[in-house]
Amino acid sequence: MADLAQRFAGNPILRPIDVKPSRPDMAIECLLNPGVFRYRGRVGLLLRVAERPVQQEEWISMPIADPASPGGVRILSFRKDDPLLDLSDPRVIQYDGNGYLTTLSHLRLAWSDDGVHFTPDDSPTLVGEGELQTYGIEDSRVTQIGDEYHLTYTAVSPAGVAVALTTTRDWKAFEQRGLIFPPHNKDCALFDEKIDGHYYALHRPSGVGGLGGNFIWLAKSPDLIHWGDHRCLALTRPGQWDTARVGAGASPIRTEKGWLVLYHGADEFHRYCLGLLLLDLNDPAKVLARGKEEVMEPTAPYEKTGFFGNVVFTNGHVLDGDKLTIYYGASDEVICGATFSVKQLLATLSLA
Ligand code: MAN
Repeated sequence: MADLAQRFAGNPILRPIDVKPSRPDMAIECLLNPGVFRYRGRVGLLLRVAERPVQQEEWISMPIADPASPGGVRILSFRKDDPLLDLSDPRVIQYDGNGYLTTLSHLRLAWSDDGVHFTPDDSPTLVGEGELQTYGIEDSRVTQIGDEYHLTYTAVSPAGVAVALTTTRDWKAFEQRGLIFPPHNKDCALFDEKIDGHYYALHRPSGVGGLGGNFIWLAKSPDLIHWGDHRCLALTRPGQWDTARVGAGASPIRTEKGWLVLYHGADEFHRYCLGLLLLDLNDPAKVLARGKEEVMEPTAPYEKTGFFGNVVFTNGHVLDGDKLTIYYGASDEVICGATFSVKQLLATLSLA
């Protein structure tokens, strides 16, 4: 396969060490999967910052958001040799039949004048709030419609993994609008314009119990809050690079051929690559084409090794004419950038 991404020479552009922990007793383990937008001539990243307490030998400790605890965080610890503990996945542990995330994520702004050098804010922008976000908030997608920015992101709690919506105009005051897709759902990308008077979103509900899977769906809404007319657009493909899960990247890109969707796909070994879908401009429920092959795969050392290696994952980009600049999480640990030519991406798709 041809990897069409031109990676930034300075990758990674942000590493955990470049960001201040939210408290002195916390360490930042990973920076991941930023939402991306333009505001007043600058490029903004809304980083996912994943923290956990500075670890003590023989113990694994993880934070849980809890307004009743000092500093709003409760620490849970397990002895590493406890036979009830399963540590096989660095992202999520199992203990006695319950799942816990090893890190707690919040969202943090970072700003740049040139799109390459970013300065992160010193404190969190948005943190998990309420019972449905006690395990944190993750992987925002930022969509500008008019002068409003709509943030869709993953809200995690023992009740499950769901999609929350928050709106801002100035990146200072935020209006929380609640969960728009209940568990299990993530990877929600809003279209940045209405089609035939309606808002549209791509999202990724997960099927359980033998039927369904991790597929990309489309939904329609009059107001961004109430969603219906659900359609399933893209399944996983047995034996291919996207055999285990697929999920939309950032907002679909309007092109003369259709809405271009950069999506992530993973195989059974959790190797995450990027691929393409093309949707009809007037009826995005119509899939015009789907790329057979990946357009980007983990090849650079920082994409192959890290907190969770072999991952390139994007949920944010900016567009300048033909140049698409994506920002992406590599190995679930560092933030990187790369560019694509939209023309070149479209040329890989054979239209029916
Ligand atoms: C998966 C991974 C983790 C994430 C959880 C909850 O396990 O994507 O990084 O924290 O889901 O969303």
